[in-house]
Amino acid sequence: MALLLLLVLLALGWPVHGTWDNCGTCGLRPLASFYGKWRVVGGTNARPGAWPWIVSIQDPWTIGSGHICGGSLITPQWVITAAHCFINASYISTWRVVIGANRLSRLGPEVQVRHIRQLLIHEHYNQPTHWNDIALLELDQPVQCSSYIQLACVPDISLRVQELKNCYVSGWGATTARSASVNESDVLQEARVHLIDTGICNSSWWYRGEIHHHNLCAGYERGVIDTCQGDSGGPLVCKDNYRDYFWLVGLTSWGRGCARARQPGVYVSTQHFYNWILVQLGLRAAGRAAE
Ligand code: 4AZ
Repeated sequence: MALLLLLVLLALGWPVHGTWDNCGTCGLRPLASFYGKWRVVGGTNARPGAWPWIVSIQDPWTIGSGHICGGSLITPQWVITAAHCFINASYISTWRVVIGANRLSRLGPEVQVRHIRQLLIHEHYNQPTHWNDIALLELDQPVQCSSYIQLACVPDISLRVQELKNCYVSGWGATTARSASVNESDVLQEARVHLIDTGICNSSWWYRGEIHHHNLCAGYERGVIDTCQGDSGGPLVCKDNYRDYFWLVGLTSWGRGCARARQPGVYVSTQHFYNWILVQLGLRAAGRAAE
């Protein structure tokens, strides 16, 4: 009888894990199947709900929408993003986190807006080298998941990321490499990118040893399609090779310019920070493995 009740509650989407959220499995794109084949610099407009974990982090004192950086929802109350988004930040308690959005100038009823309760910047973040460019934001209230709002899956070290073939970036950042700061996109952009071997990415003619083993390079040797200013902190996701969900493998971090040949986007590899994330979220005691 108890089992039956549990099954009925589960079917109704009732919370049974004590977290009182309705988010369930991470990495799913409930609306993407309606869009058929889905098709940033060189990207295309994403459809509403196409990347349901992406958030826009906004400073209301900045012109336009106030968009500063992207981020990804990893629990109903925590967003993962880049540390460098907060370098010159002030009055972070007035910033907004916009979840479930597509067009920033016209937020529909599917959008949820939160404020930042807590900002955790990696203790070894180093601005000149871009090392450990990772931060977590605790929202003032959890979000309700929906077709437009889902959690991203952070892989642990066992996922063989370099074997993943279908990878995408998304963001509201600049859509041309020039005059980046005045050219942020109103509609969320998406683009398919290839993961580039870090050895190649670190070679002469490319980044000449600047790529840390906690980074991923993604894009194209010829350039043209890339993330850019304003995409920082946002997701690099890859479809699992066997199942229909996506892994959040990277966070947009830096690059030399945008969309240049042999200067692809550089991403923080989330799997290297899996333990650090668990410790910050209070899900694991700090130990020797914490980075
Ligand atoms: C930036 O300034 C930035 N081409 C983000 C991504 C890339 C370059 C710069 C990658 O936030």
